[in-house]
Amino acid sequence: MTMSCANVIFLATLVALATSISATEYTVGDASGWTLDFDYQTWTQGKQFFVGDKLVFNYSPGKHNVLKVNGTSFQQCIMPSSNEALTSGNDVVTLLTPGRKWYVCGIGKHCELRNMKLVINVESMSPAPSPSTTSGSSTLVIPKTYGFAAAFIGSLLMFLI
Ligand SMILES: [Cu+2]
Repeated sequence: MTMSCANVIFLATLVALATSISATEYTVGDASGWTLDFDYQTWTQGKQFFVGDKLVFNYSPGKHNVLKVNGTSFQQCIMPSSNEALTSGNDVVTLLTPGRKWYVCGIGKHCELRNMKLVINVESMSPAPSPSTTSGSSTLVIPKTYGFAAAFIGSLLMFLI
């Protein structure tokens, strides 16, 4: 009874993990949101962006906006007039294609002077499942090995006592 219950919890966790891996929603800057003087370079560290994931830009409408630009515009903070800015204050950007993506704020000198610029590298979904499943299975093996070791030591202690 307890075993099956544990299995259900285990499976539910796996399903939850699998769905979170397949499409992740990233709130840019986390609780800080899309704001002045935030270190977005550090924020992207350790994150892997895949096609299908979403970026959420949270900010007070009117104070900032979100512009998707190219690498040159990103580096020099040049706003191409052809680009349409996102201005809702809760802008959700779905990452549709792999490659480098650049986002900046087009208000005032926020990009130039206040670090409102974000660059990410979006990876395609296809090569992702193989390493994630292998790492997944290896992380599953480790606790089992520890479990056996613990059981073995446990039984040894039983004999000793
Ligand atoms: Cu701004």
